[in-house]
Amino acid sequence: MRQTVSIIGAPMDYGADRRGVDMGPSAIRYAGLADGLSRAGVDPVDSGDLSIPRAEERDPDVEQPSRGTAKFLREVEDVCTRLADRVETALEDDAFPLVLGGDHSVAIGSMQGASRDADLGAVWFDAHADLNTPETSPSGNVHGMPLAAILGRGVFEELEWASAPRVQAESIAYVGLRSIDERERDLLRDSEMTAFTMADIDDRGMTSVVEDALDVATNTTDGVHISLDLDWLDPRTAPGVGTPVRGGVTYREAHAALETVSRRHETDGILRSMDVVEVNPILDEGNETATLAAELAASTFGKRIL
Ligand code: HAR
Ligand code: MN
Ligand code: MN
Ligand code: MN
Repeated sequence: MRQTVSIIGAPMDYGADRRGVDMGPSAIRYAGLADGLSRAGVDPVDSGDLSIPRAEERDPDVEQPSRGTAKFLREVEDVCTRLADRVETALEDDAFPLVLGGDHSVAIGSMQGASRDADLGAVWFDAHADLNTPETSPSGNVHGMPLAAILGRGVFEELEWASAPRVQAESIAYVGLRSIDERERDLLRDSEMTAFTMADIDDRGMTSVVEDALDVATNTTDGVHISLDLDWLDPRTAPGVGTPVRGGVTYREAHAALETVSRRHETDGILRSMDVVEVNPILDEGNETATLAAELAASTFGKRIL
């Protein structure tokens, strides 16, 4: 039986500085996501977008909790709470939730929803560590904080909507890290997370690094969440992102990585949920980055050349 993949759009830009990332879900769909998934052998069902009011429409009087520098925390809470419910419902219907961002703060909702009935591991494909707290963040942008939030770190401890108690630091692995803020580095060093940097990929090759990352994420968990931030790729390959960092993974490496995930899923059924985030069509060139996002999602479900 073909697996149903439930496409859930989360057009959120409250977690990022650059407007336009809210158009990500449309651009990724337009780039042929559903077609690519069908050809990969799964059954895509489009569940539409969460409705998210634009920044201009929101009530300026809404009280923001004072949590260090975190911006739009109320709005992020609202979106992530509804997203978590959508993800949980998809899983209850035996569908695989594929969340389209939006900025990376949507991962708080997807992982929270995916871990309500399971111990969840994660592989974080990203240039950034996304481990800031409102105290350590240099920008106040929540898209630099989702992992800290999920793990209930620091000030997030009190934010019940943000933490995912069935996600453990020791079951999270980064792949492709190359941009960490100073205080974020200390948080990472003190944590039980596993970080594979770009240098590890240079030394060992992508396939072997991803195999190890999957070992981390499957160890004592019921399933794996894949979080794919398009700024993981080199900006020459994926220009449509708000926070580009040079020296990222190549087109081929990216496909090799998700194909490795797919092969492991085929043998061991490891995957539970995924999000594809940070595509910013305003900054993109000819929808290239959205196309890449759609292709990589298809690779995750087994698109093969032969
Ligand atoms: N670390 C920086 C901050 O906290 C930049 C965050 C990066 N943006 C993302 N997340 N796209 O991966 O502001
Ligand atoms: Mn990110
Ligand atoms: Mn439930
Ligand atoms: Mn990033």
